[in-house]
Amino acid sequence: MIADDKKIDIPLAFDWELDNIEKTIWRSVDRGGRINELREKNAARPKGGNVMRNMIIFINGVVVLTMLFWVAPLSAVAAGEKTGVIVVDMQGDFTTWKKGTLAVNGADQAYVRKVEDATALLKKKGFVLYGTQDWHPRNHISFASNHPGNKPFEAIQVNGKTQVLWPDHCLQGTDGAKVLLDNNIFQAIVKKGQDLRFDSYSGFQDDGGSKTEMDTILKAAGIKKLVVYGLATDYCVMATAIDAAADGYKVIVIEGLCRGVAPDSTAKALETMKAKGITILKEIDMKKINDL
Ligand code: VGL
Ligand code: ZN
Repeated sequence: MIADDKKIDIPLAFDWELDNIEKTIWRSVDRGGRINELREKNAARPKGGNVMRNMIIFINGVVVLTMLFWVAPLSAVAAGEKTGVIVVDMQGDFTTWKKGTLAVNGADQAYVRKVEDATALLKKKGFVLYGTQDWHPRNHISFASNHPGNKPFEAIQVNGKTQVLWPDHCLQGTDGAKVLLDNNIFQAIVKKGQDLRFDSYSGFQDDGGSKTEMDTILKAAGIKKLVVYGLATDYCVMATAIDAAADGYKVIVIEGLCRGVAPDSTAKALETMKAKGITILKEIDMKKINDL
């Protein structure tokens, strides 16, 4: 730490080279025009959050200073772990704002704006955005209107499976099926629920076991971690998050960016997700997301 005065040269210029994330060499040019090396040693590969680094400064081959300092990676991409975001079913029919046919409590204009702002922030942080879109044909199995004698929100047995019946919603090509956020921000919007025989709460697969293109797209993009939120907590958010975890992604659900169909099933959904190793955060917390 204490060095011979003569050996401490105040750098006039820094010329730095980022060889790779593990080894950084700064070269300083001192008043005498000599090139000194400031070598950073033992730098740990950043895993997301801030990392401790040990910098050892050599001048003319002599160690003059060692110090520990914290650095934050430039972004999630620099941290070597690509993070994706799945905005689930942010569609008019699920919002009270657009007077949707299957409006979820609390999915008002302020909620959609909050989702919009959060999504823009995550994009700015370098996260890659994906959306899901419920996209049903008129004769879809989940529509109560296709089951004479039954009413919306009733659960019936169809081919040995429980099927909750819903009001007609997210009919292909209708305004209510539109994704409310600017569609251009998304790397891809994955449609689901197109097979009239099966419901598909999950963005990864339908109840018949047919996969959507979601996993292939995410794997191709090198995504390892997913932040998931949207509508509805107790159905499509839960199913999407659970399938993501089963496919090996680290999954974070942002509770404050979700709204649920019913309070009891929403509380249960949060517990079920937690039990499957999914991290539930009340709101976006960049440090917690990066550190996972
Ligand atoms: C959803 C019910 C029916 C959802 C979709 O997005 O959570 N819920 N279809
Ligand atoms: Zn649906």
